[in-house]
Amino acid sequence: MPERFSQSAPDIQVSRDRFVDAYRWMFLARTFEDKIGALYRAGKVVGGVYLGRGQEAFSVALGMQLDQKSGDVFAGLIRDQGGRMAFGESILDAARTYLGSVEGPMRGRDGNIHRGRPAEGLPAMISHLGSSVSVVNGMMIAKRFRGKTSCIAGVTAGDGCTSTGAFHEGVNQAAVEKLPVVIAVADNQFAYSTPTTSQYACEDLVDRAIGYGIPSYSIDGTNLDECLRTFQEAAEKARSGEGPQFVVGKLLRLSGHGEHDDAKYVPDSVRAGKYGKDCLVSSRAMLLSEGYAEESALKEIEAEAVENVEAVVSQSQSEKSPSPVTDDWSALSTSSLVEGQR
Ligand SMILES: Cc1ncc(C[n+]2csc(CCOP(=O)(O)OP(=O)(O)O)c2C)c(N)n1
Repeated sequence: MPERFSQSAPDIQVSRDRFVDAYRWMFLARTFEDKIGALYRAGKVVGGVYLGRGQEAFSVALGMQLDQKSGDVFAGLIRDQGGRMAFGESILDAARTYLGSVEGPMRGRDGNIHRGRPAEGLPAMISHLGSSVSVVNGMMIAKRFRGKTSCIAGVTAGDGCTSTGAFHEGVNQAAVEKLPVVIAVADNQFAYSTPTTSQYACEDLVDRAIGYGIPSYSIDGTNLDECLRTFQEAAEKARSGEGPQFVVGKLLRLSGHGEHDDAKYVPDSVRAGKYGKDCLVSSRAMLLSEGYAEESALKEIEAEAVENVEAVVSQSQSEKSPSPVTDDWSALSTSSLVEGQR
């Protein structure tokens, strides 16, 4: 097999600041999601809650390579709270959407994760099953038409998502058009309760990249160091015109599919396996053992995250829900979000 089709994490340097930043986003995402999960169980979230527990290193490492202010795009899915925030999404947007505040980007209509600000590089999620790839392709083709060729996009998928026609069509189009897209596949071993043995027959999902004709990486998605090195290189390649980059991260979702699901179908042997470890815990230990941060600095980051989460939740809870009588219930997808007016 030609080497360019399948690589492990590249041997490049990531600065110490990047590790600390990554941990900051990972911890903030975990703290926020733990809070939203608790609010869901208390009946305070009327929609669904789907968390990215265990996938933060992989998601954050991608979000951190993208520059929202310069026009990059991040199309995250239900496990990408960390990546969205690392990209630049406001945590208040997330809290307002879950808690039904009329001030949020979806004006209190979602109560779930389908939020976005397309004009700011955050397309709202349509479905978890592959439709965002072609949306992102369209966004990048539009940028190309306008001469904005330095922008890139990150788009995420789960292992189950890679089995859909929408995903295949989207990745194939990105490959043919040589679009500057980093496709991050979080192979978390289950698509809802379907194990990967019933999901794909190839040895590793990275093998699919051969068929698309695009370069790829297969990494340990629980290892922050591997994630940062890989996404840094993949993003640089996409930005320098080398076309789509396919990154598969092996990990385990450390929650149910959604908070309604107790994930009893995940065997203990899988939880105890190589990819069952909690990336937040192992990243913290790595930061300390490598001397990237002192215990006191990490405690400060953690205290700030808790304060931040409490503040946005209490603000969102104090705001009004949309009025069934006086609110404008027309579609949200058009002028106010796409054309950038709030
Ligand atoms: C057409 C369609 N079928 C089923 C679903 C329900 N559904 C949503 S996500 C999902 C599983 C996705 O698995 P995967 O892509 O591995 O992502 P993960 O949830 O593991 O992150 C299913 C079955 C759906 N949203 N749309």
